[in-house]
Amino acid sequence: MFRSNIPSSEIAPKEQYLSRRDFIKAAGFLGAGALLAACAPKSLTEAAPVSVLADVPNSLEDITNYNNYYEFSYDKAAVAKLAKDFPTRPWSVEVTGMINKPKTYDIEDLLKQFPSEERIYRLRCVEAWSMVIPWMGFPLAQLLAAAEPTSAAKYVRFVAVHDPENMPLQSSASFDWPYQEGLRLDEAMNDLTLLATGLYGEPLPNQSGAPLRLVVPWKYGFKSIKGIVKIELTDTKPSTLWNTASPREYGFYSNVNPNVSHPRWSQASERRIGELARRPTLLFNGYEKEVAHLYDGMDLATNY
Ligand SMILES: Nc1nc2c(c(=O)[nH]1)N[C@H]1C(S)=C(S)[C@@H](COP(=O)(O)O)O[C@H]1N2
Ligand SMILES: [Mo]
Repeated sequence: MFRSNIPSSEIAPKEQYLSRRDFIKAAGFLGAGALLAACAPKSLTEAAPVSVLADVPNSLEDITNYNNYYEFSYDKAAVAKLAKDFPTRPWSVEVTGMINKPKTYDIEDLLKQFPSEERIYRLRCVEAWSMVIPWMGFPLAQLLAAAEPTSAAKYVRFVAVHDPENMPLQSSASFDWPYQEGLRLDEAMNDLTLLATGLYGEPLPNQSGAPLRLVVPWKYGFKSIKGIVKIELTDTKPSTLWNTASPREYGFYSNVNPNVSHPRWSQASERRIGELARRPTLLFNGYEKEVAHLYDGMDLATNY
């Protein structure tokens, strides 16, 4: 079931799926701008709701063959093949730290206890490309509620799997493995924040972070940690792989923000995979209504 505070524009029932190529063909256009409702002819806007015009899900092919998963490869097109035989069973997820109910879940029990629903989200990578992905998953808030955070808990720390035998690049010293991420507790409790278990109605492919990954759609993609084995409630800000690697480039918050450039490139626009023209990047990746209040009174240029 969808939560009521998800705007209807973020939701499209399965019947509305249309491959991007079919859609462009049907629309008789080639440019990305043509997909915006404002530019479409009247008959087209009547035929399809604005959400479909503005945010057509990327194809399964694109979503599963253009991946960032540095444990396997730095080459986005190579991840799928290298991750193909990565063992994701048995798998357990430890929920620990400042909570009343610590628990180590077997992944099958976790999937049963927290049924997945579909959420179609934009994913904006810090490298200035984006996709639209129909995830399956459940709000992280459900798992945290079951864990009962104590009043001292302020942050959530996520740790990914460490398996150098099966993850070729974890043997290299380039990064401080395992991959780690963190959220403030209120960010983690926001209804948009998802623990993803699948996409396009099927279990997560390995390259997408099987069996469990985070999805935080208003933040740059690297916050959405794959291959989660541990979730820990803390009272101190967790250190993260990217912040440790390059603190000036990757802050703790990493909210999508067209007004704050990465030190080496602009974040003002992005390339939606499958489109020719660039799109303007939206503050909080377009989820401003849902999450801007989390940052009231904060300077987003210093808290990048
Ligand atoms: N464990 C782990 N999680 C990760 C990454 C990674 O290298 N390792 N890359 C991140 C980055 S930079 C992005 S953009 C997204 C990409 O997710 P996708 O390949 O499913 O689109 O995953 C994020 N999660
Ligand atoms: Mo990314």
